[in-house]
Amino acid sequence: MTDERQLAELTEDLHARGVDVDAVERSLRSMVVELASWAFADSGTRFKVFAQKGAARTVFERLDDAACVHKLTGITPSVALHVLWDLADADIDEVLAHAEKAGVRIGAINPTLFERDEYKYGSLANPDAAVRKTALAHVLESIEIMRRSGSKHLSLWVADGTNYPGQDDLVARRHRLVEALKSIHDTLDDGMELLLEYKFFEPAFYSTDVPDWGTAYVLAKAAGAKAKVLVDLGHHPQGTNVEQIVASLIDEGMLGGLHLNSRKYADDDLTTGSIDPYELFLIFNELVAPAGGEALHPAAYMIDQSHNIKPKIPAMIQSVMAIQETTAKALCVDRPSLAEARQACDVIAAEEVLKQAFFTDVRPLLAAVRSEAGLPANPLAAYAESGYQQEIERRRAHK
Ligand code: LRH
Ligand code: MN
Repeated sequence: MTDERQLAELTEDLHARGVDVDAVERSLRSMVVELASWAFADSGTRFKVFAQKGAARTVFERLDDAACVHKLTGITPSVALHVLWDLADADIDEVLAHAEKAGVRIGAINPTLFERDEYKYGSLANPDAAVRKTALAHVLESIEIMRRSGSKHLSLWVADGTNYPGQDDLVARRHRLVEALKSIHDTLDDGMELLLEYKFFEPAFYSTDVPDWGTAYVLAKAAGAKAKVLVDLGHHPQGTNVEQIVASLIDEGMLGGLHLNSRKYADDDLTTGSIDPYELFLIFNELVAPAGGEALHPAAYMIDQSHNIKPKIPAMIQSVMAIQETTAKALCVDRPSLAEARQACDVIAAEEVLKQAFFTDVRPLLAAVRSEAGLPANPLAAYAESGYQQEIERRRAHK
């Protein structure tokens, strides 16, 4: 069946379901997803880092690869930086100039509060005031970088915690964090936002100072109005209803952003949509519901992954496409029928409405939206044909 035929059939079917296809297309055209610079670098586990031919070695090469993904997908115009990973041996002005030349801009700035030896017992929550001072200074430097890059989001993950019962006073650690977050918040300029990311464990294995959404919510509220919560999909205990957390944070006006990835067990940082596409769909269903199912809730959407064995750039393109497809499916939910079934407590009918959208093949619609924008209908196939992979393997051969 021709693409046109497929598209016509899909559009007809969606219209029959009362879905406003123009609104769906508008949302798909206007969505943006930020890329993590570190997802383009060689990464692995404590057991092995499998170096990849052509993998980006510098922040400049990571920006080039991100720009390649943006050229092919059209929806990834910005790149998040991790300060000590990206700016340790590069000046922000050089990085800004290179980003502009490559066709991307610098997005969220992530202070790196886990690489220094001093952070053995924590950074902002460390019992030692001198270490806390060092950590706070690094975060304030990160805000200075935001002023130079014009970034809106300070994306803060505090790896702090303890490894053994009794190691530290858990309430005292909390007070240190509240104090630090307050001064960080009060240093932000208008228009800037602090995104506080939580994670239930690792690298700490007994207590983590920002372990869950509730703690992040309370700490963000205590810090001030510019502070919101960031949900990383891989940072929850098994069995957590992540879509309910997302729905609650939106309802509270406290969802600042999401780190998108997949996981089977722990913080696996696998490609988005690879392990549980239905859970991802249910999360995006909650992200479009507040706008009557017609648009994604305004928040910072970022891909936070590490590609240990998959070729990094195709893995990133695959993730962007999975996010587009999942968003399109969520926008194709027959909202009136869902409301009706819920009102009637018709559990099966309500679930079937969601499943109908989840099992809808939205790819013809995405291909059409991309083509209309002058983008390749299938970015993954276009990357394979682009020769970029061979070019970087050749150019970056001299490791
Ligand atoms: C922590 C995390 C955080 C980043 C890091 C690279 O696991 O998700 O967002 O700082 O990964
Ligand atoms: Mn993350």
